Amino acid sequence: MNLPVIILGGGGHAKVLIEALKTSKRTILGITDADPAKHNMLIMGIPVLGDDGAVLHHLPGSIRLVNGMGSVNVPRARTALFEKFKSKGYAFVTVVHPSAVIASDVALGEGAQIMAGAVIQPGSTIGMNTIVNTKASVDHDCSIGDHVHISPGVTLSGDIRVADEVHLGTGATVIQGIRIGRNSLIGAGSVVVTDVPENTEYAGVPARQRASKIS
Ligand code: JB2
Repeated sequence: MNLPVIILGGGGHAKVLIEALKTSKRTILGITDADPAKHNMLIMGIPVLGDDGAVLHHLPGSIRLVNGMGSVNVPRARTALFEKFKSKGYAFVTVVHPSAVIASDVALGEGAQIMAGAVIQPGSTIGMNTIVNTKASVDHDCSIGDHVHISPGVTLSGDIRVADEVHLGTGATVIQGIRIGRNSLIGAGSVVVTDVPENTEYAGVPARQRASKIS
């Protein structure tokens, strides 16, 4: 059964999700947003219902949620929002734009979001609450963790491991077989040719360590 959805957050990422959900003919009940100035507004024709308390007017079994918060660098706030509502018993839908190309054996975790023009090749797995954003490509046998953001235009070659809460900036390229550790940040346009330890920031062509520990 396709339960109606509420989107958490009404910014730029939410617009991309609304488009994907409308194209998939999913019913959107409304949006919640922490900014009172947005309350009662319409965003692409969808009403902003109030803050996240508005979700609690609906039993967990009667709706599904969509995490509308994107992430520019470290995805902590997005992760926290997902975990807060999971702990209250709510479930998140996976959002897949109809133009995405996803191999038949690919496993998508709860709340994964695969945006327009993305390509995911055979043998790959995508974790919970992870975004594969516009025109990103994930080649064969990649393992992508939870709460990861693969930004628009990122290219991941085959057999790559990306741990939880990694942010790959727009247009980054990663060669085959690379491991990227938990909570690391890859700068936009980087070309990653060596493994990346956890909690570090890499950037450049070829990518080098730019900052040590990310808290
Ligand atoms: O706890 C919250 C909360 N905190 C901030 N709950 C809810 N329901 N909403 C929250 N917000 C709201 O999320 C803010 O008030 C704001 O309206 C929205 C975030 O919008 P923004 O456009 O600033 O960021 P975004 O996350 O939608 O988009 C970022 O990430 C995307 C992946 C941008 O950088 C985009 O360019 C990028 N494509």
